Amino acid sequence: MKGTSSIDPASLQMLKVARDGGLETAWDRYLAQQPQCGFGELGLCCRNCNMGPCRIDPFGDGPQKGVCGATGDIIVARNLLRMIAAGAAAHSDHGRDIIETLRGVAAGEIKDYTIKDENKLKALAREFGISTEGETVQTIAEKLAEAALEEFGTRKGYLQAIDRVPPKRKEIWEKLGIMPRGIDREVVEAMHRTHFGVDNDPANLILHGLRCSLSDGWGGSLLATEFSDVLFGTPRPVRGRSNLGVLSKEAVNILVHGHEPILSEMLVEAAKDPGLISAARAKGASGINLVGMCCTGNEILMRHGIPVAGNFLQQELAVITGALEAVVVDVQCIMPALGQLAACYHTKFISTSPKAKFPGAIHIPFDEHNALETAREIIRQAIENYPNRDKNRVFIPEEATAYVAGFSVEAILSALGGTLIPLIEAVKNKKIRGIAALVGCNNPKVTQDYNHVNMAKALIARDVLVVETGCAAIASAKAGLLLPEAAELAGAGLAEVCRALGVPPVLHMGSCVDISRILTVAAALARELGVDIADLPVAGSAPEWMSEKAVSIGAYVVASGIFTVLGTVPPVLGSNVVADLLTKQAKDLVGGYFAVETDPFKAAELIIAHIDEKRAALGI
Ligand code: SF4
Ligand code: MSK
Repeated sequence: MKGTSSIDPASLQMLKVARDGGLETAWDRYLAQQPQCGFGELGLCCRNCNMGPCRIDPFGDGPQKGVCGATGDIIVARNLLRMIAAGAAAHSDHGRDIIETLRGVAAGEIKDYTIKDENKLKALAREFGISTEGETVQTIAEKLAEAALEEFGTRKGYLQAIDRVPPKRKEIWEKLGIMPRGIDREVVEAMHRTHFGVDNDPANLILHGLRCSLSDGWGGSLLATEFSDVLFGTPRPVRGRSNLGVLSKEAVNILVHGHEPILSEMLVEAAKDPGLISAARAKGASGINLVGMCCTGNEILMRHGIPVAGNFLQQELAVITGALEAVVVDVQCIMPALGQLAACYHTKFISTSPKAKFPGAIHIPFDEHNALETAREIIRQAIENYPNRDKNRVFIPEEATAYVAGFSVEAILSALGGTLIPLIEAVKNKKIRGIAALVGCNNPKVTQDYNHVNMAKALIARDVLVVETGCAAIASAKAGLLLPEAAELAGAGLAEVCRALGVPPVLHMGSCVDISRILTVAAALARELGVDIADLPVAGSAPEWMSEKAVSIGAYVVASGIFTVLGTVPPVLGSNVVADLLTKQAKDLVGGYFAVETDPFKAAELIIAHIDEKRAALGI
């Protein structure tokens, strides 16, 4: 959909406010960047050493090699591997922080968090070969945290969660030499290989990219999800509201944005403090209104039903409502533009992670050892700021669509009566045609939410059950697709299943790291059927992706055997060799492969054709 910024009415209203007020957003900066660098778009520029920067002429008239002799194929492959490594590092460092917190809780050094899901703790301990018999929860947690931290630099062969993978998949990875070893090791090796004068074979580079991404999907992300559930509770279906209309005209509004639930969980706790609520009232506010954004928003909406103010492209729009007393951030997907924008309002932009500082931000270091007090201090600062709100500049759109989220693997199993068999039966008897995972970001290259919402609608209408995470899931929340009533938009078979189970046709499974939940379900389905993941009628898509994390996600989903459609073009088209590897040869190598389709309706057709092909091969 060309020429329109967003399909979200709340975003469109806020963009008008921005324009009228002369305020700049990502959409304006995107336009100012036009035309974007053609070499960069194709992946054909390299600055991996100081003989460069070098760039390859895609039309064949100018240089075809860098100073060192690197061809376009080598440069594109190296750049892609570095993107995967950055994405895998981001997810995995998030996972490490959660595990470190669990270790601190178990050792009694961190007091403000408790272990909320002991059953999951014990199940994970058993998976790691740790005896739970007669042991205290603390001891189990300590041993489990130590074992999980080992996964980052493991020397024992390969990652523990690989045991969840069906045997046929493991054989493929063994044969190709891409069995993921330690998480840190794969990222470090990716950086080593792409250093000047090391790996210069495009296929070899891409294969390591797959291995590195697998250490994210079945390692760092998976640990982030599982250990978050242990510490903060495994999500169950919960109702809430979504979009900028969740901001309050009367209350102290605090937006938490970023990724790690360590911060957002404690803000949820602190926001309930009666003393702080009284302090807010003493300043003339009706109370404290904590809302989320992006994936940290997903974490707290999945576990507590905390309202989510929007997805990636709405972070600036939330500030422009003029109603935010504080934007509190930790890591990932936070625009550095927020500092300057917040300064146009009374809004305090508060950074909390030593890893992520921003111009114009107030830095309040968040220390897990003093978590609740730090969270209280952040909220106090927001309360103090309430009288500075200029009520004449406040504009809050009305949109606040209801959603049901919280579909962890455990919640799905419980809805199905404890086993995946009813789901398999529904697939076999064609009530459910297949399953599609829609994930990822917004990107101003795409009309906001247009691809997400239209793909989800097109798929459910054809009886494809849609599972979602990240900003894709927030797009569906805002469009009302996460409600059981949305079954009326589904095909007859899917609608019947949804009505029988009381679930929406689009299931919100969590944040970006929670794509590991989708992998876990896919692996369990394949094991139950005695087939490989690649044999299942399932597909993935990142319809509006922008981040390097999404590149790692796409790579591990494909390497796990799942066909994946990208809705924005990755910077690989400068190399026919790399593009061919990813979109064709990957099918023979790992079963999964990529397609690029920017039209959501055509992308849905590709997914349906793939699902039908897999059904036919299974004889169902
Ligand atoms: Fe140029 Fe080669 Fe150096 Fe890259 S590694 S900047 S292509 S000389
Ligand atoms: S927050 S990675 S914009 S999904 Fe996970 Fe959204 Fe993409 Fe960030």
